[in-house]
Parts: sequence; C-alpha cells; structure tokens
Amino acid sequence: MKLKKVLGEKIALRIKEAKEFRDKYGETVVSQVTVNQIFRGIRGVKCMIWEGSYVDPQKGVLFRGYSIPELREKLPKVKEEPLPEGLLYLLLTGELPTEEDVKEIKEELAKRMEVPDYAFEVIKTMPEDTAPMALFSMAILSLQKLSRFAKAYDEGIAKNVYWEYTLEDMLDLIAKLPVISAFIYRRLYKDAKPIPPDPGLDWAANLAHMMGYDNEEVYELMRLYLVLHADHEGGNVSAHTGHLVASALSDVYYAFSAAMNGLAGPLHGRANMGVMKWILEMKDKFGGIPDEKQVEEYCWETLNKGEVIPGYGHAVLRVTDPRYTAFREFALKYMPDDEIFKIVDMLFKVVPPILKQLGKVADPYPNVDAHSGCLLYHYGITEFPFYTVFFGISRALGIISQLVWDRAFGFAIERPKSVTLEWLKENVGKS
Ligand code: HAX
Repeated sequence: MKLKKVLGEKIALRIKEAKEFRDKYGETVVSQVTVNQIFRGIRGVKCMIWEGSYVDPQKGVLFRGYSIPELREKLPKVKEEPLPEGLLYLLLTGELPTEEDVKEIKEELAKRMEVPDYAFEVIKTMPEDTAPMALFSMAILSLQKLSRFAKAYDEGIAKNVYWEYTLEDMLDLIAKLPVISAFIYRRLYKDAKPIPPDPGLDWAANLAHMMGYDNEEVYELMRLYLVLHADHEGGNVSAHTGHLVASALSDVYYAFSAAMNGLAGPLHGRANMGVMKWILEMKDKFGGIPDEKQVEEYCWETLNKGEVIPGYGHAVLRVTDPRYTAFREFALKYMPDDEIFKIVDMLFKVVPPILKQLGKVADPYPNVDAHSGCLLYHYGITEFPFYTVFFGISRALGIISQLVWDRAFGFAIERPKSVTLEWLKENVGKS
C-alpha cells in the first residue's frame, strides 16, 4: 500500500520533529486553567495534539491547513463534490492526494466491506424503537474481535509498529461503516432487506446506494456530507472520547464505538435531528411556511421555555460555520425552492440578532447542524433520528486517522487530575 509507505515516512519525520521540540520546550507552560474553566467544560484549555484539523474561530475548520472551500476545489472528485477517500488521505498524511491515491483507498475499502453476520444479528436482536446511534455503536463494538491491533498486542509487538495495526483496523472499520449503517436504516425504516454494496461505487455513493437512494444528486450530497463532518479538531466530545479511550491502548473498535456514544448527545451530533424536529414543529404550528415575524415569535417561545435554538452557537467558532455555507451553496444549486430550505434560510436572517440580544451567547451564528438535515429531507431521507449516524460515519475519518497518529506518537494513557470543591476552597480560596 502506497498510503502506508507515505505515512511511515511522515511519521518518522514528525516523531523526530516532536522530540526536538520537546527537548527544547518540554517544561514550558502552554495553558492555565481557571476555576470557571473547571466548571465550564475545560473550555479552551490547550492540552492535546490533534494533527488532522484545527478550528480557527474566524475561519472555521481547517483540515491539515486547508479550508472547506479549498478542499471542495482541490480534492479529487467524481463530479463536483470532493471524495471522502481523498480527505482521508489528506488527514492521515498531511498531503493532498492524487487521483491514484484516492483509487488506492477506494480499492482498499472495497476489499474490506464485508460485515460478519453476527453484527447484523446484534442489530436485529434489538427492539425496533432502539435509537439508531445506539445500534450503530453496538454494531461497531460487536466487530471488536476483528481488531488486528488487539490480536497482535496479545501476541506481543513492538511499540513502534502499533500504528501499522491501527491503520489496518482503521481501514477495516471505515469500510464497514456504510454497510452497517445502511442495514440499520433499512431495518428501522424500510423493508429490512439489505441492498448489497456496489464495489464500483465510491464509499459515500455506496452508502446512498445501500440505503436505497440511487440518484446522482444524493451521491453528490453524501460525498459532501461525509467530507464536511469528518473532523473538528480534538476537543469536541466525540473526538476527545475516542482519543481518551484509545489512550488506554483500547483498539479502534472500542474507541470509536465510545466516541459515537458522545456524538449521540443533543448538544453534539444529535443537534441536526433537533433542528429538523424543531423546524417541522414550527411549520405545523403555523400551518405551512411561516413569515419572518412568526419565525421570530417561535424563536422567542423556544428561548422563553429555557431551551436553546438548535443549530446555532458553537464552543469555538465565532462566525457562520463554513460547513453551513457549503451546504447552503448546495441547496441554492439543487433545491432553491424547497420549503424547509426556505425556513432554514429565514432562520439564518432572524436568529443571530435574537441571540445577540440575549447577551450571553458567544457565537450567535449557525453551525453545520442548522443546515445538514434539510438537504437529506429534500431527497426523501426524512427519518431524522438517523441523521446523526451520517455524522458518525463521516467523523470516523477524522477520529480514527488521529488514533493512528496517537499510536505513532506513543501518547501516554490520559490521566488529568480531578479535585473536590473542598480542595479548591482550601487551595485556591486562600491564595
Ligand atoms: N440558543 C440559546 N442559548 C444558547 C445557544 C443557543 N443556540 N447557544 C449558547 N447559548 C447559551 C448557553 O446555553 C449558555 O447559557 P447559560 O450560561 O445560561 O448556560 C450561554 O449561551 C453561553 O454559552 P456559549 O459559551 O455561547 O456556548 P457553549 O460553548 O457553552 O455551548 C453549544 C456551545 C454548541 C453547546 C451551544 O451553543 C448550544 O447549545 N447550541 C445549540 C445546540 C447545537 O446546535 N449543538 C451543535 C453544535 C455543533 C456540534 O458540536 N455538532 O456536533
């Protein structure tokens, strides 16, 4: 595999670079923690290496330094939207892929798509009203016995080859995610008959195909969707969870399944479902597309109930999320007259001034979740509890490629220090 060779060279260089840096600055302070940060999600404390992406409050996410518009332009494509296979190459190696590199990853994934029956049995055994994300996480965990890293570790391997087995696990698992997700989708919402993958299709288009959506526009949407959600640096709940669990040398299956449990939360990946539910309730309330005044009234009603406006705000961003903008461009091109898109667009105008008026919201602008759902809904994928699964499939690219780097860097098991309120009172209150 050329990918493995290139990555091996990059890793050797990067480890040397990191060592030299640590030799020089190892004891230098990077971040301090205030009492408020301890109580508010350790927000902003710099304490982790995450190579694939960085979120700039003003520019949004940068994947290995490339912005979303740059990626849409520079990554290899089938039609107009970038291929996630190319992004995976970039996330792992830091280099833009050639068409050949993408072809190699596409072929590797196609070879590894087969899912053992027991994973499907796990899904089938569960009640049909089980949350799709719970099924997704369980199915991933059920595959753990496939881990090549876990097997090799038990047999005894040197630390400097951990990353090679993690890379194999990564490709194995990423290849299978569309297959198990489509199986969950068809079991919960369609006739429960699985549609076999088409090895000629790319990873994203195959997902749409196996779900039952054979339409070039849906293929394009999936490519864009799976690229845009792939990574958002390391501190968000799912990424950090994956990194934390893997720091115990738990393999990719354990770590990514755990990450998905975090993604399922309403303040994280479930927000895309929350947005659609909220918009459809608004539409019902006003008996069709509301006007701007009604949208405003609905927003205040939500806020006065003590709820958040879903899809707005962000822990790091301070501008409209460029992923939102990319989806907006897609909607303007393919579905400018869609009713839900019109409401989404109205919210874009109405919500930021309202959130600014509240005075406490750090980022009054839309995040990716404010837009993603309406595109899926337009193509008939109306089962919005499933939307977080799409997010999860995509996030595998960012989280698991970092786990390969975690193993390459040989990071230690994570163990921050917790304290009691009494400790704080005694040690901080007295100073
Ligand atoms: N509506 C109403 N109030 C909001 C708000 C919103 N959309 N966003 C933030 N606030 C409130 C917070 O609840 C907080 O209020 P309290 O002090 O009373 O608790 C205050 O503004 C300050 O919060 P913040 O510093 O601006 O935001 P946080 O970093 O704490 O939280 C969140 C970031 C994304 C969790 C938050 O903006 C939110 O709840 N947004 C709505 C849900 C959402 O869209 N989540 C998806 C985010 C993207 C993502 O991770 N996707 O996976």
